[in-house]
Amino acid sequence: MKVAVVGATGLVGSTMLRTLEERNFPVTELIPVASERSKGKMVSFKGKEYAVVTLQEAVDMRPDIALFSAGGSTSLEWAEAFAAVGTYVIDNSSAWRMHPEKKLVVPEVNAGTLNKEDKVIANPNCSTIQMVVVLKPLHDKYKIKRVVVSTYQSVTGSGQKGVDHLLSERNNETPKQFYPHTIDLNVLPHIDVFQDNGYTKEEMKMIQETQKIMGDDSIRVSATTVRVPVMGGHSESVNIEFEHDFDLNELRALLENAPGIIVQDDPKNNIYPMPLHAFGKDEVFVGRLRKDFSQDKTLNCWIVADNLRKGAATNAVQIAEYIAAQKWI
Ligand code: A2P
Ligand code: 11C
Repeated sequence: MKVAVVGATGLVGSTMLRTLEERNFPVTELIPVASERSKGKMVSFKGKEYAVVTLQEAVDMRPDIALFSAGGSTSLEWAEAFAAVGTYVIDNSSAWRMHPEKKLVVPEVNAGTLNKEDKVIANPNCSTIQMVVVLKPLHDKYKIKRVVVSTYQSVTGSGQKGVDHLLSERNNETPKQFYPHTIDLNVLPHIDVFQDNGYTKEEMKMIQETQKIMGDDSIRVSATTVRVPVMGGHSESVNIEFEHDFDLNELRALLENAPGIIVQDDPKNNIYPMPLHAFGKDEVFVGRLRKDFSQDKTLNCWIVADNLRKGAATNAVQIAEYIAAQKWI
């Protein structure tokens, strides 16, 4: 398959290249794409070097699949141009996520809603993806009423600029300021821009995207999203209230058998998910499973995933794998 990666020089784009390699996606021709200033720059894929091309050059090459991670405005401007030449666009930006005619897909949850005509498919926000992978099997069995989530998000979620800010401070260099405050040895309760309702855009994404992916607007979600000086992945403390009561051992077994999840829940032996261990992995890790004894039918848990992997590149490649398996190309 002819595969374009738009944003191939960026953090998510380069992780997409590594994920395509590792998962052995059947790429017959790779088309790395970035901004005009990167034209001709070389990127490596499966031991070969490929020159970066421009968006228009990539459209003219009519790829079968284009994985986009070059910001929302690039997606808004170019996704339909690729779709018009028959390309399946899997877009990691927020540009198309809440569009009523575009599907927002996490394969473990709702790949079945896709059909051959869906040429522009949205990849959700990283913090939403890892949460819904865990919510889905629980909702099917116990029906979720309400979710309260607080996040601890890696600087890699901000792209290279976030990583550079943290490392410049840690290495005692002149800070490459990206966040509004010091990030090293600090915690910022602020991801993306504040809205008129007092929530940030990241928090509103977690609320709206969760309802859309789960296909259930009755699930109430409240979120506080926080940036921490961490590199390996996003962590989330999640409180889930169900319609039906649950047995904790049965619930744990349900998660152990659910797709894409690894349960790490042995607190006596200090075993629980951590971003340092999730780094570079495709799965979502869940632990600290316990009944909330302040309220009936309610679970507390801790969810961790590599935001560049399952939160972005892996999810996009899994959508591509689904399309390939349907033989739509
Ligand atoms: P470039 O390296 O040429 O700027 P990150 O999320 O790590 O900051 O990466 C952003 C990615 O999006 C990079 O690959 C960047 O390419 C790409 N990009 C940014 N703006 C554009 C644009 N207008 N057209 C195409 N690619 C873009
Ligand atoms: C962060 N979740 O950690 C963001 C990054 O809508 O895809 C991804 C933003 C998005 O800052």
